[in-house]
Amino acid sequence: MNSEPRIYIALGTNKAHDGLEGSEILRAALKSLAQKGIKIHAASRPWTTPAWPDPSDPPYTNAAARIGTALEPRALLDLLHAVEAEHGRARTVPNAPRALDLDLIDHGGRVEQGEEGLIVPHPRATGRAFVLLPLFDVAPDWRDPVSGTAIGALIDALPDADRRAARPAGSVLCAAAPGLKPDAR
Ligand code: PH2
Ligand code: MG
Ligand code: MG
Repeated sequence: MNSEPRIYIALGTNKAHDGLEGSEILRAALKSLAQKGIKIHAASRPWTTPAWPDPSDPPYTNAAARIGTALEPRALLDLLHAVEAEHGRARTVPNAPRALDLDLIDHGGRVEQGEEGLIVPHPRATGRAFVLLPLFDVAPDWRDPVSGTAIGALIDALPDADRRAARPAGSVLCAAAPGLKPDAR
């Protein structure tokens, strides 16, 4: 029996830290998650995307991953925040450039508004090219748990300019990350 929920996270960085930048930081973050017992089932290509809402901020490298864990959403979010901190994330003003952002996008299709800012699915995922395009790499059959809308339709509904401005920037992070064992999907 396979009862493990399908859990998706989004990764982003637009600031160097500790001699690493871009996809190097995202790979290091996946490795840290794996070292903490999170299974990395699949990771997307890194994508270069203009910073939202202010495109004069440095561009982001974004990615998405399907992970496996028995942790509930709150405990998983705490772990994501710990890994952000490990990789130089300082919490300042909203949308400030950050060395690492790890967002919980979907936890097994659960729709919940929990304590202390925990909302699943991530409330701003469905309108953002920088979340949807990497997510499509790992979950082309994904549907928004709230509306049931397929990810392909969500991508089609994005402004053309957002879709065109996001570019794949390399090969999948997971295969390139030492110590990570992607399973067959
Ligand atoms: N994350 C933000 C704010 N703006 N822009 C892009 N392109 N990618 C992001 O991941 C991103 C952003 C807040 O977390
Ligand atoms: Mg974010
Ligand atoms: Mg975040």
